[in-house]
Amino acid sequence: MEERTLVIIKPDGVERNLTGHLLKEFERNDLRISHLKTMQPEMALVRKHYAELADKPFFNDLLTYFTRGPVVVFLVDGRNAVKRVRELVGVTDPKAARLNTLRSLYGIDKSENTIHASDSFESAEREIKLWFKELFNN
Ligand code: YYY
Ligand code: MG
Repeated sequence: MEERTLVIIKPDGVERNLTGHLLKEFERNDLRISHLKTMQPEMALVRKHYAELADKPFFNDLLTYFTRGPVVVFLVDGRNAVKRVRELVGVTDPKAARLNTLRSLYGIDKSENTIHASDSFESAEREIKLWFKELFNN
């Protein structure tokens, strides 16, 4: 099924000048980047983005990390894009991520893991509305 998902290059990825390289990996895997922007995320937006993690012990550190510098936010289109992008990105902890996934290659640790990708079709819909408000009328 044709799907659209949300990906974010987190501050550690932008800081280490990995943006161009990471974007290329999506295109190389036959996924299409349809909208893209660099932005300094507001704390309030990141709080909403990670609302389901609000009671985790790492939540405050997560907010500090995610807002410490610019991020690159983009939409990725393709067949089964949600699942394919998660597979390309790898699991949360880079040490546990499959060989050659982006997190295994570039993630620093399970907190600073370089890339976010929506984990389901429903998450993608919610997150796209949060990060790309300008694409919707209301
Ligand atoms: O979807 P994914 O990013 O792979 O993991 P989540 O369980 O949704 O957690 C979001 C985000 O929180 C994760 O990418 C890093 C951070 N985090 C953390 O700092 N420490 C943990 N033990 C678990 C997650
Ligand atoms: Mg998640």
